[in-house]
Amino acid sequence: MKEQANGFNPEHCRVYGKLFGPMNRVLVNLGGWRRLAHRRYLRLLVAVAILSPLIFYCLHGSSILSENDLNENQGLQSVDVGRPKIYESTSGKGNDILLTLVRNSELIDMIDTIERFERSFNSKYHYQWWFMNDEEFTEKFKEEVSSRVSGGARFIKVPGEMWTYPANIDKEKAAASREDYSKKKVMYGESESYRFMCRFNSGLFYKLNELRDVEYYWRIEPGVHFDCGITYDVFQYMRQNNKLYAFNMALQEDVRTIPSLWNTTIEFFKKNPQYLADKNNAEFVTDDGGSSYNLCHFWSNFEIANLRFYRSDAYDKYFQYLDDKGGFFYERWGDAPVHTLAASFMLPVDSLHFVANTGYMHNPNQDCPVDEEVRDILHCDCNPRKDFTWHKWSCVSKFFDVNNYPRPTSVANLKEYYPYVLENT
Ligand SMILES: Nc1nc2c(ncn2[C@@H]2O[C@H](COP(=O)(O)OP(=O)(O)O)[C@@H](O)[C@H]2O)c(=O)[nH]1
Ligand SMILES: *[C@@H]1O[C@H](CO)[C@@H](O)[C@H](O)[C@H]1NC(C)=O
Ligand SMILES: [Mg+2]
Repeated sequence: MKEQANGFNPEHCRVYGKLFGPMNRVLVNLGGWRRLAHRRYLRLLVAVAILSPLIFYCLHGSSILSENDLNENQGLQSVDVGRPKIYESTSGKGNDILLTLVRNSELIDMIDTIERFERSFNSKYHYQWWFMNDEEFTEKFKEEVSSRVSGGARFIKVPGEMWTYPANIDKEKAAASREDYSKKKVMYGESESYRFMCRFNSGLFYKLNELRDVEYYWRIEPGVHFDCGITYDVFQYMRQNNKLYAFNMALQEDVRTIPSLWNTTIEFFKKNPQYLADKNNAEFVTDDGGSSYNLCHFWSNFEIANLRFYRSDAYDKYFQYLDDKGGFFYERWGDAPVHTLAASFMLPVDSLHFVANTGYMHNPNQDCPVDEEVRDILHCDCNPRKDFTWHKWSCVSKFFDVNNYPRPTSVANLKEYYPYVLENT
């Protein structure tokens, strides 16, 4: 445990915030943490007397991001640390992009996705769309794509060092593991490139030089489509409401791909409890008070996030910790559970945003509003019997249940609780 030093440090604020915050919920019952908290409590009684003027400031300024994170964010105007709106950028939509990792061989799917997405969203807002590839894009790919993107396209070659093994990995052990996974018929179990991709999406893409001024990004994969009109500017909504992470579908991971991810994550937070958010989303990922992972994860093929989250000390240390354990290669850790566990533990739950009723489709799962009136208003072209979002195997209901949120499934609820969805219909 880090000793508490004199003077102000945002890190300490988080600890105070956790113990004194009226919203405090200790969601994950870990004996060690409890004892730690008790000892700290005694020390705090003394500290409070001395530091009481700071407590108010701390409670209002508590966040997972430190001043350093902000200063490192070149290109973005630095904002006043200590204000609740520290995530709000003054730089506007110029820092928000659509982002796709794609192979040249996926051009046909890519074109289909671009054409549909321009119809349902981007022809209204004209965000730039950037494409990343571990190989050089072909001229044909660049031409076909550029001519279809309304906000301008950019093509980025992922440097080799971001698409390979880190130094600590024993390649023979990794190869043996892939062999084993292949025999067990785990999806992508045999694939080396899939693991590079998962590691890249987990901890590297936001470090690309080209992305240094990007604030919000929306991940879109070739082949996906949105079968409803997206009627509000999701980036602007997130920006104005201090949302840091948005998802739509959520489901359970194949446990064979992540046998040790949960324990590794718990280990990390035991060593770094200062990175736990006060009112977090931990209940979404565990059904037994933290003993085990319920495997629920945001399906990260759709994802909108403020990259300041990934660039924060908290996330960066977490990724480094995971990378050192080698699970991206000795197991087959996906970026979806990694992002989900980080967002669920490190972010205040009210900075998460569920993007409802988009008709999102990524094989084999479809979102399709179950209410006919909702489908009509949003001009959906999908089959509600195929809806996975509210299916019993989906984890979305759990997110709404553990957080006591009203569901965005009827027009009445949309009007009352989520009026922005109907604003431009
Ligand atoms: N450039 C490149 N992109 C890849 C590679 N493997 C996967 N991707 C991209 O990474 C994303 C996830 O891969 P995908 O095959 O869709 O995995 P799934 O969604 O888990 O079935 C998609 O955007 C793919 O286009 C690769 O080897 N090279
Ligand atoms: C994870 O930790 C729990 C509790 O310490 C233990 O019972 C379990 O066997 C561990 N699982 C793995 C896969 O290491
Ligand atoms: Mg995919």
